Amino acid sequence: MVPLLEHREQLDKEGFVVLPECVDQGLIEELVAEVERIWNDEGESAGAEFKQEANTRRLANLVDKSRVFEQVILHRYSLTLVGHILGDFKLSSLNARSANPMSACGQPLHCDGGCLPDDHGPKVANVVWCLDDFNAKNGTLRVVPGTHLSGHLPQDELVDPELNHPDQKIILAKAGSLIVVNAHLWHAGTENRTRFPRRALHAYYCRRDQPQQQFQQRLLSRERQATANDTLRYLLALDDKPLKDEILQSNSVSGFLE
Ligand SMILES: O=C(O)CCC(=O)C(=O)O
Repeated sequence: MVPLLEHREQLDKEGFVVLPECVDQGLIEELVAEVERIWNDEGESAGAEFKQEANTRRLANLVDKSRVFEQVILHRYSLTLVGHILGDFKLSSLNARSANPMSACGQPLHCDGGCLPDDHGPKVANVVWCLDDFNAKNGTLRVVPGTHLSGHLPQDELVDPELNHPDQKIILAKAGSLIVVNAHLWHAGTENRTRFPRRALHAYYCRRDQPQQQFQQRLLSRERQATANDTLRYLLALDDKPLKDEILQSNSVSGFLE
């Protein structure tokens, strides 16, 4: 599948593109039911395989937890756009984040993984699945278009990355939309000032020569690995020689969470 020219151009120039309401409502309902079930099952430990974050609920290692998430990480058109950003790539992690109602869950501007592109280009891309509407009041994303090309991290350039940036754009998207992001773009979740949670999945991909944030060969159960077909095995890098940082788990880093 070839990405539309307008999407390629927006990704190259601005560093993100919104695909409005492109996911079936039925699948969104299934995903919401599944993340709520897992939050309920995991309680206090939810998200602990990666990072927990104040004023949010998070989940990590989702490919291991339900087969419904295969439809997320394998979504064809988003993979085409991720391929446009990264070239050859693999899944880095699949996490969920819910911005708690009426809470100070706003984030500092950050680049995912806290890293910059190298001589081979971008290392990371994120596809944010909107499980709820993203609006100006409920904790949507803010992005600073073009900053994926700046060669700088926001924490090194800004007096306070928590503050609004003069060039930032607030993303508005309905539930069922996907936000494809070159993850070197300066971006952040904003405060939720409504009475409802704002839930999302983060399908995070890395260039194939980069370490996964969550090393799938170790995190996926033996049964789960045994049932994965060839396409899934390739995306999860289940048959690749592990990279040193994957063995050492030294790439379990966020752009801003300790
Ligand atoms: O609001 C979101 O779900 C995205 C937040 C984000 O950028 C992150 O957690 O790294």
